[in-house]
Amino acid sequence: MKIKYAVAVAAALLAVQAQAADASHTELKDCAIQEVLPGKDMTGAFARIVHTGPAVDVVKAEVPSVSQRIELHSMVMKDGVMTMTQMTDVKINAGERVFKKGGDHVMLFDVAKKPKIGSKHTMTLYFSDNTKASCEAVVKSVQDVMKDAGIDPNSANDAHGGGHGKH
Ligand SMILES: [Cu+2]
Repeated sequence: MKIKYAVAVAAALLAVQAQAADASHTELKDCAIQEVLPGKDMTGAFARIVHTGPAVDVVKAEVPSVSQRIELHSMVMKDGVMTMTQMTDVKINAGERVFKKGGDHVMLFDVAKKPKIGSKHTMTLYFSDNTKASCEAVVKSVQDVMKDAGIDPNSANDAHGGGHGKH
C-alpha cells in the first residue's frame, strides 16, 4: 500500500515536471545563411521559428563558426528605400515567425572566413525565458535565399548585396 502511494506520488511529480518543461517550446526550421558576396564581410541568416507557450523575446543569436558579432535586424522603408535597422520587435508569440530575406533577419558581421555554399553551421537563438533553440543552418546562394523568401531576383533591390554597408 505504502509503495503504491510512493509510486503514485513519483508519477505525479514527473507529470508536473514534464508539463513545466513543455510550457514553452521553440524550434528553428529551414535555417539558412546567405553566401557572403564578393567584397563583403557580412551576410544575413534566416529561419522559421515555431513556438508554443507564452511569448518570449529573442535575447541573442549565435553562429559561432561564422561570426562573433551578430545583430537582429528588420527591414524598414525609410525615405522610399528599404533599410536595415536593429530589430525592435523581438517577440516570439505562439505560432510561427519567419526570418527571411527582405524581412527580419539575423545579421552576421565581421565574417573572416566565407562559409562555402552547402556547408552547415549551428545557429542558436536564446530567449528571455532562459531557453534556447538551435538548428543547422545551410549556406545558400543569394538566388536560393530569394527564392525561399518569394522574391523575384530580377526585381529585387538586394540590401545585403549591392546597396548594403551603411552600418
Ligand atoms: Cu541586416
